[in-house]
Amino acid sequence: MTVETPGTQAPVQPADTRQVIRPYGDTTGDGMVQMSFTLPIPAGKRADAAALQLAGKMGLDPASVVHAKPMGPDFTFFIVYGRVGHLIDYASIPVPEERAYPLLSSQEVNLAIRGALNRRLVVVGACIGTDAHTVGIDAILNVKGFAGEKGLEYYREIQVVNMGAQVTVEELVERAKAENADAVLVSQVVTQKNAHLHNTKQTAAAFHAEYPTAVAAGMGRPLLVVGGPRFDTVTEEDLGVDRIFGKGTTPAEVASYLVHALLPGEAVREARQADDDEGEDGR
Ligand code: B12
Repeated sequence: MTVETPGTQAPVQPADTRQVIRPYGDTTGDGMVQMSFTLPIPAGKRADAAALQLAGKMGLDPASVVHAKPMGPDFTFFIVYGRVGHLIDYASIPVPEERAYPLLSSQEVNLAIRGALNRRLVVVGACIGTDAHTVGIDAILNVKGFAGEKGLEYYREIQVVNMGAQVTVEELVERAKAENADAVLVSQVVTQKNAHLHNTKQTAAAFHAEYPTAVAAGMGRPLLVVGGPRFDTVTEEDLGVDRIFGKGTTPAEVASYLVHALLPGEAVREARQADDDEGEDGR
């Protein structure tokens, strides 16, 4: 039996606000993960043992090689399945910032541009350096678009110049000047030897040098936008650009950003109001 002294209370424990999670394979919380890697050794039992040792050093216990495939005579690709004991407190993971601008329909984008510029907004895009991965930039620019959305070419008030792949920084600067570009869109997919970071910084430096008296994007120089799947570790400041877009970006996000960054807020508000009133078709 617990005897309580009148007037005394057990100390109040702070509420546990943690949200502890762990990976899941077969049953919730079993800690199972799958990972893939390539080792520079010929396939075989010895290679499997090396893969298991690596998995063990990475904290997988137990681990098993579920797939091993030769990649030519001297390399082997592995998929390893195993348990990790690590926990994550999901509550401690900061919620990413919301998009700082509204996602607009193509009609709203067109109305905003027409209202504020009274001409088409010019966008010059390219995949620079030796990079030939054009699928990403085409997803944003081509009419065909991406994820069910039409690309920027579909927008009546946006003029798109798509320079394609393996464009040099010099060619890009020259074309942007010749077209009086409002925005320059650069794509970088290959990250070997950090080529994507190097090329982007070089591009930014070239544009800043070409427009030395520019006050800001849209005020003496084009807006500099870069995109690709592996820019997670860097910021706009690191690269000297105005905006980075990552994997899964859709054309509407880019179009909305362009008007947000280049046009007065009033033009966007008026376009949204007019669109609500008119309810016209998409273009
Ligand atoms: C298709 C493909 C190719 C095609 C490209 C065809 C083409 N015309 O684009 C071909 C076969 C030519 C190719 C060649 C090579 N490839 Co390749 N390729 C791929 C693959 C399978 C898919 C890429 C893709 O199209 N993704 C779909 C698009 C829609 O996604 P995305 O590019 O991320 O774009 C989105 C966003 O990132 C963003 N975005 C992208 N750019 C921009 C720009 C702006 C302005 C904005 C706003 C947004 C934005 O929006 C897009 C839509 O959401 C990837 C592997 C993979 N699964 O990702 C390898 C991959 C990219 N390739 C790779 C390699 C190594 C090569 C080669 C070097 C292989 C070789 N040894 O020859 C060559 C390089 C050629 C060259 N000079 O660049 C590696 C890169 C590794 C690394 N660390 O850099 C990958 C990751 C494969 C791998 N795992 O090894 N490849």
